Amino acid sequence: MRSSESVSRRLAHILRHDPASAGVKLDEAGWADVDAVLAGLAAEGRPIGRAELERLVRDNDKRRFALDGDRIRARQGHSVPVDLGLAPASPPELLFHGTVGRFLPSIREQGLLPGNRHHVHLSPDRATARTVGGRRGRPVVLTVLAARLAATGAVFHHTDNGVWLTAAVPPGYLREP
Ligand code: HQG
Repeated sequence: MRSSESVSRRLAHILRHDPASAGVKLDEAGWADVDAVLAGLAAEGRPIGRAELERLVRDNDKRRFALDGDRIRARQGHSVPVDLGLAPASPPELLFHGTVGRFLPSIREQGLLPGNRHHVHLSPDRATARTVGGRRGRPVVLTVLAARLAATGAVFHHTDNGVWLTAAVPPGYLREP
């Protein structure tokens, strides 16, 4: 793994799951002070400067981070309680979820649940979902009847890097390949 990739992963972990591990505090909307983050990374032997942080944010393959002046946050994926302030959005008719075969029995029974995260993450197209599922093994892409689920009152959000979020997807709104 390239070292910038390892810093990027560590940064995602700090900003989504464990700010205290780097001596960082998040505000209610998930923003951390850039200087505190840089100091935290330096203290654990990952000294990077502001310019390198900016490059890492800009080059991140999934645009995971938002940098706004002196503050930085993860765009989604948190397990710590934050309110990202995302407006509700109407989803397209279909969305997709990439997973692996070993989770299917439980998904058939319970639907998609958010696990540690705040939301279930859904992809706008099959190819993206395949990549997400592929992190865990041979990917299985489920189709989510998103518009139909939204019509029941389920709230969806669309992050500015293209991920769709919702609280849960009951089994009746899932189709297997
Ligand atoms: C599965 C990455 C059993 C679900 C990706 C998934 C994404 C169930 C796993 C983002 C289940 C949760 C999120 C149920 C769901 N029973 N298993 N009832 N319901 N699952 O990592 O969607 O690189 O929390 O299928 O690209 O894999 O971090 O969610 O396999 O966008 O930026 O439980 O994380 O982005 O795993 O990935 P995760 P995910 P980043």
